[in-house]
Amino acid sequence: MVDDHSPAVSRELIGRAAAAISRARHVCVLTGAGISAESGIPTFRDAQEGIWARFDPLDLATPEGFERDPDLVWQWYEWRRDLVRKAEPNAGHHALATLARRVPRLTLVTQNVDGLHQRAGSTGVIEYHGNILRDRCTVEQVVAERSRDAGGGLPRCLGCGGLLRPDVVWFGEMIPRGALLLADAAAENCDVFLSIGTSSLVYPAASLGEAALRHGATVIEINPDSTDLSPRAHVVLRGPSGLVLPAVLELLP
Ligand code: BV8
Repeated sequence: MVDDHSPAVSRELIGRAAAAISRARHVCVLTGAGISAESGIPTFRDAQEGIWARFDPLDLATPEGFERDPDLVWQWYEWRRDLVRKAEPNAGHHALATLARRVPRLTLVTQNVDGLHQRAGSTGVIEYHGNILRDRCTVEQVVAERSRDAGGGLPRCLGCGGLLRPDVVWFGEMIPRGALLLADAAAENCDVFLSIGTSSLVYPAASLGEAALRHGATVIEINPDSTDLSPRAHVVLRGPSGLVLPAVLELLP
């Protein structure tokens, strides 16, 4: 339970969020790196640890970065894949999987590429930026199996031998059309929009909260820090999602 004395996450605010959610016909949730922070996966704005402290994700997570040095980019992704494989979903991920069974309709859009929502039991997850654990063939532009005989070199497609890349959306790349359309429709149709663990800085994902506001949804933000969305949110729960989300569920009728 949330400590009633914590100034930023009062029981009254948790109650207001729970009341709005309990009245909702359709809840749209957008999650960012913050919901996986309590699973030990560094957020994009955390200083990258160790070797990666001197590289900028905005440089590595781009087609130009991959073109320039595919080996370095693959090292970075293999390091992150290892983190993701060792991580477990936390109470925030599990709370969202439970929430989907407590409301008439829930659409979960994630900017995260770690697959932790699915491992917590969420279904129909819209992976707005792809999934780090899948490989994509740069020639056929499809998710592909990895050839076993690439030796120590760069991973190659089992089907055509083409260079593989992680199946994620890099900066400067389009969001997959299906994800874009489904997320836009949910943001425009929902009664409650839950923005969880995102700095609301990366577009077009950050435009979903704006669309929800324009269409009259109640916007609730869960984040220990303030973001660009905070001033326009109807309810701001200033705390970690692993603590706040279970507290909101506890107060649902
Ligand atoms: C595109 C996959 C069209 C790769 C990622 C306006 C319109 C359109 C585009 C742009 C625009 N302005 C700028 C752009 C370009 C760009 C962009 O947004 N740049 C930013 C830096 C300004 N956008 C794009 O390029 C997108 N494509 O628009 O296509 C196009 C095409 C060509 C030319 C122009 C336009 C593609 C963006 C996708 C990039 N790929 N990920 C990979 O992971 O390797 S983005 C990556 O960074 C993540 O997926 C995530 O989306 C983002 C990080 O954001 P957050 O998730 O919010 O994480 P962050 O660390 O920032 O914040 C964490 C938050 O959690 C913090 O607030 C913290 O306080 C909080 N927190 C911490 N602990 C907790 C917590 N919260 C709760 N509980 C806790 N315990």
